[in-house]
Amino acid sequence: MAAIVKTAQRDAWVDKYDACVAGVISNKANAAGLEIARSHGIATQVLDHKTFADREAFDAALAERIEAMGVPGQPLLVVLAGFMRILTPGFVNRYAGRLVNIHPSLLPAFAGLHTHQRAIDAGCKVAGATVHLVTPELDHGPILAQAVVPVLPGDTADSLSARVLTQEHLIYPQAVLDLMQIM
Ligand code: NHR
Repeated sequence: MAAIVKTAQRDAWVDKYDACVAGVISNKANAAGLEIARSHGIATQVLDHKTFADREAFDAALAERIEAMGVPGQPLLVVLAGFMRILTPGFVNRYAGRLVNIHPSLLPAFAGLHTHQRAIDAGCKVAGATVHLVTPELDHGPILAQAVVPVLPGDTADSLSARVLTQEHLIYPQAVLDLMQIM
């Protein structure tokens, strides 16, 4: 999230593309990203999933907040960045083609959790990250961008994760920009 906010500012997305990060929403009041967004003058909201009866109710409220933050009449992209609640098919379908996520593996390999350890355990020589459109099925959906890094001798999940993360910070802002420009 910080990489997208910083790239948008550094590359003057407002001036060049009439695009901006309209808002940041977290389900956790103490999420570090909220303070980073605020420090860049971006509107933030907290929506605690624990105060809703079920996932459908949370997702409906989430969509309401998202719409309120968007610019009326302007295309809206929903970008998951460290968002850890699985979204219902109703929500996903509402934002079909405009809802993106980044996953720390070279999908379709290693969907799910503990991707770096699993890549090391499998003896992979390369690993990476994937930006994809979100579909109701977790970590599936059309691939928009990927980056590859080497798995080096002696790598741990932490050292590999750090190498992948530097690439995530490059490809996610670029993929968001690319998608905006075809909307
Ligand atoms: N929703 C759908 N429908 N499809 C995807 O591909 C999604 C998604 C929501 C989030 C991000 C993904 C990640 O960045 C993401 C992809 C959370 C879980 C999860 O199991 C899985 C994948 C992702 C995020 N969440 C638990 C849940 O019950 C809660 C875990 C927690 O609160 O820590 O929602 O990794």
